[in-house]
Amino acid sequence: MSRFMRITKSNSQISRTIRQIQIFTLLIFLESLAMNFRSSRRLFLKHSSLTGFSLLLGSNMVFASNFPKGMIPIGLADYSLGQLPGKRLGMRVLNDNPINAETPAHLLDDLLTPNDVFFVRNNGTPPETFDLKNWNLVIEGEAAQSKKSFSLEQLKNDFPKYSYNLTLECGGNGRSEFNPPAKGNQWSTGAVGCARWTGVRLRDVLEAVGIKSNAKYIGYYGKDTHLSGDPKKDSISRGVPIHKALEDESLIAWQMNDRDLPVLNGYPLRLVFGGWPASCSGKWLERIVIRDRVHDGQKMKGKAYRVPCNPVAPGSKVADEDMCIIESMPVKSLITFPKSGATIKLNQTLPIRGHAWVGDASVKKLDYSIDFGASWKSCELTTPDNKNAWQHFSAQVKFPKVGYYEVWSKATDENGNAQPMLVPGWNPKGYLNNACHRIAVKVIA
Ligand SMILES: Nc1nc2c(c(=O)[nH]1)N[C@H]1C(S)=C(S)[C@@H](COP(=O)(O)O)O[C@H]1N2
Ligand SMILES: [Mo]
Repeated sequence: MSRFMRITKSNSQISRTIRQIQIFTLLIFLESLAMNFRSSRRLFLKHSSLTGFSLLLGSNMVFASNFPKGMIPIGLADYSLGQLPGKRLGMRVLNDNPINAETPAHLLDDLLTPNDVFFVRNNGTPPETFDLKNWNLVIEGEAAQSKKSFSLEQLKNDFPKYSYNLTLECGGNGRSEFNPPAKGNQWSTGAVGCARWTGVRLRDVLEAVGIKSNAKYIGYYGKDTHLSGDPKKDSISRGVPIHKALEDESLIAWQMNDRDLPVLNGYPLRLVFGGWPASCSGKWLERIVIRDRVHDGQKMKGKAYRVPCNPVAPGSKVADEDMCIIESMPVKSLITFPKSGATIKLNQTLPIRGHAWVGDASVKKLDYSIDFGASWKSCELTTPDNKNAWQHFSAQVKFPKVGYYEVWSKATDENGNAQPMLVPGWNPKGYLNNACHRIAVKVIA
């Protein structure tokens, strides 16, 4: 090593050659690995840029200029085997094109969801380069009084900063249980998380631009691209009514749990609207439009993120005009400890815990059942840290005799709405399944 360093000092030309040889050897090795992966499994990133890789690897790629385009760094090798960049092994990858991954319930046990287990729901291809100096957020639209552009620095320096714990849940969480089945990512229970988001209030930024009195909605545009690669198409462009946009907790955020947003969760900038379908919370945020009508961007129309305005029989065909946009999410809960399948002894008490949440309201009580819903007992339940933050529950559970049990959790919100025990309201795209969460427990002698 020291010899190498001396060479580096005395003759940079030689050292460069040595490094190139070393890297070349490594590359042959990498290429053979990559070929193995390719034959067994499609690679997630086909044309990732070097900047992107550095971010994903969590540190600078020192010899980035030597690294061939199209190759996957070995630091990301597990990625092809089921681990996503910036995410922990154990995430359940549902799709690699676009990348979609959910969090098993037992990995959601923390009070706030760590960045490396926060679910990922992409509709298109995430951006590959991040030119932070030239990353601007443009605000415009029919109902904007002007058009303004803000650099990341301006957003960070010119507006007061706020942090809130906000729950994001994909509207399609729980889709896998609908019958007849709905097309799309087959989320079980893990397209949800609650993190501490830091940024500026969307309201403050919109007001700096000027909001006309006829403003009705905001819409977002992100830097990700449509899967087809067609630059004229957006992967998704949704939004919220102006009243939700102007709430204190509606953020333009650049931090998640006091760190930069993970690349897959919208680095460097995203919207966060807690308690509403997470599809409203635009990632890789570049542009916001203040609309004088309901935003009509990609995935605002037809069946996307909409449910029948009135309940329909399972399997029904529903006309687009009878579909309504999902807003505040229904009450729900998740048992995050123990992991489903736990075994305990009959004379032991089982501690259980988890989280409960609901859109624009708070959860009032949490009950659990060990007899498939025949009887219920209540859990301890915390109050939310702020609006749209999830709440935590816990209980000590005793079982009457040996055997197989399920522990079910049922949350009830302040308006008296409770989680159903069966999958609720069938709808064409399988949204809003807030059925009770269940874990298996075996009690032995
Ligand atoms: N630009 C952009 N924003 C987006 C999406 C996307 O594909 N592109 N997906 C939306 C959907 S459908 C969901 S559920 C959330 C998921 O956020 P997460 O990946 O950070 O968990 O992001 C939303 N924002
Ligand atoms: Mo979503």
